[in-house]
Amino acid sequence: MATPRFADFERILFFTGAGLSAESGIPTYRGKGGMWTEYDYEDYACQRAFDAEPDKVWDFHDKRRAAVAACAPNDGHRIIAEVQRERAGTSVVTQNIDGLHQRSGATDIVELHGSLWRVRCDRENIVRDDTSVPMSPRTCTCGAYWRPDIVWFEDSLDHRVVRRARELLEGCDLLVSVGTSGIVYPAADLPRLAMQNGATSVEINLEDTPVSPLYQHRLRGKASEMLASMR
Ligand code: BV8
Repeated sequence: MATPRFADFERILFFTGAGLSAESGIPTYRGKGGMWTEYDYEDYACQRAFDAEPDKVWDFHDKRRAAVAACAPNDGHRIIAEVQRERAGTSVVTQNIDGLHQRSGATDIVELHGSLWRVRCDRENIVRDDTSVPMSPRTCTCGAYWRPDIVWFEDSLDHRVVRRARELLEGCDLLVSVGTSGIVYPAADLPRLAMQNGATSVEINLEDTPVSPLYQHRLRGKASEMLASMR
């Protein structure tokens, strides 16, 4: 089947994962060089670790902040932002926390798993943007540690964010999944909503994933190149 073209659709939904940011030099989570192959998230990126050793968790996240701050959006991010400018009904639901969609000019991004660039005080129930590298000060005026506003494993996702994502997936006529392994839930379940509503579906990845059989089109190659082939 011919590769779908953005111009033939009215409500495009980009569902993105770490593979989109790989060409910017940000490590993915799984596979060769993946973050979870080098770090055990139980030690550095979960509520239990944060409660036990907040400074150790912040040291890890400061390293990630420095690494991501040194990277830039790539052509894949730029194409998505360009499509969003050209086709008003385009939206972005991302699992990424790196903020590269925002830095490429995309807007109204639904961040399913939070952001490396937001922190929250769970004692005072406040959330704020913070781009300091390293993140400082680590404690809120109330004395509690600021917590990265990231959805870690075993954290529940924000139900308002999930509701917004579901609406967008249910309403799109083209779903383009870009660079996700499709194994983390509940995010990995969301693309099915688009297919159930008759959207044309495209999976962009270097390789097959457990959810590949759901997609009508499977473009195998680098995210930026496969996205360019849909223009
Ligand atoms: C939840 C945070 C309810 C950010 C992440 C037991 C106990 C508790 C929960 C569970 C359990 N068993 C299962 C679960 C559910 C669990 C889960 O799904 N686990 C999986 C591993 C089985 N989910 C959760 O815990 C979620 N919460 O369920 O709450 C609950 C509560 C309590 C108890 C039970 C249930 C929370 C999930 C969010 C976790 N947060 N990270 C951070 O710290 O960095 S996970 C991490 O994986 C990222 O967030 C990311 O979003 C997510 C998915 O990763 P991908 O983006 O797909 O990246 P990945 O590296 O995997 O793949 C990259 C892909 O790109 C590859 O396919 C590769 O081929 C491709 N690629 C590479 N380069 C390119 C490319 N493609 C194109 N071009 C390239 N150049």
